[in-house]
Amino acid sequence: MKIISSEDHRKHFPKGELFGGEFVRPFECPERWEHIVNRLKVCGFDDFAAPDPLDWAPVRKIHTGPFLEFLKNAWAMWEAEGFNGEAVPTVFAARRMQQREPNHIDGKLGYFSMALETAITAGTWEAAQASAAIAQTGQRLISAGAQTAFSLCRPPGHHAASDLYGGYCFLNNAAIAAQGYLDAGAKRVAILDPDFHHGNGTQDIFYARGDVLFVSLHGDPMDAFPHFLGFADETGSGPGEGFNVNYPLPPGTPYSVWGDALNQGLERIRNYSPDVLIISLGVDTYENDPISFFKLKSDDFTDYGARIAGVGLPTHFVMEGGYAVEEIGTNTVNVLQGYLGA
Ligand code: Q9C
Ligand code: ZN
Repeated sequence: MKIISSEDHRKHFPKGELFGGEFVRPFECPERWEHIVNRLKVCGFDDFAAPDPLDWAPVRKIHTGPFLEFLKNAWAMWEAEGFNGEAVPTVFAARRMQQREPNHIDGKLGYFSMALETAITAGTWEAAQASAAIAQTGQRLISAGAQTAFSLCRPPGHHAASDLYGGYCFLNNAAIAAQGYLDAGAKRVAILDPDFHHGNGTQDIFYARGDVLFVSLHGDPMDAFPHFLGFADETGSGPGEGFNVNYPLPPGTPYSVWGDALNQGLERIRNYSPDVLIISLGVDTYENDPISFFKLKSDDFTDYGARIAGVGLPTHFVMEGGYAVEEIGTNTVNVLQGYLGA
């Protein structure tokens, strides 16, 4: 299995994340990447590749022009104001307010964000572009005939919508890969999102489309981030009706229950008969994840990797979340080994 990866992720590492009313060291940190790479090497994965340069054509089909322009300019605009900290929004286009992009950076940050824990820093835009390129390079390999690939993306992507960042995400790496498959000739793409959090960005991007099936297992938004999307009655709209599937699950959910939902989701994917399956691989379902509430054990990741392989599709793993840093390598690589039957 090819592993696509780059050191450029290090360019994005904010000093602070607003959590429980304090600025804490961000849960989404560079050591996550290091632990995964180390574990891959220990387990004999040695086929590493650097990403190709980013192809903007699929990116522009997923994200709006003003949003991409904003991400490109945000840090310079923030610095130009003379602000000393990292760029975080403080005001939002909430109910009954105008949905218009303001001129001032304070307004732009609120207009383009869905959460404010995610700071923008000097290197954020470069790291986000490298992460998208990593997803795209995996896509090209599979479009060219490979059965599988692992895109070791950082920062993650599934909370990013066409014109929204947040939840540690800027560009939606899995969505950009999905668009790449379609542009390369695929007729149908399925995305399975087993990250603990609902993939609100991915859902929103493909909600009215029938060429991408989105299936997500996640903490019930009544109790878990992102709180405002991911309910079971969100099934798609227009030509996308029936092609969005959510399995919100309650606090304390064990693998026995989670695995039943996974089986149902995999059955939906089989029936859809896609050309390729993308896995938005977050391992924050782990029992000791510091910000999540499912109870998966490390061996469960191996088991569900094997279940994914059972669907028999070309499968593209795209890294998302997972914040139990010491165990993130084991849990991530367990999914890949389970998939490969190791
Ligand atoms: N009290 C991903 O896993 N903060 N993003 C949650 C919980 C945001 C997670 C706060 C979590 C974002 C890619
Ligand atoms: Zn997550």
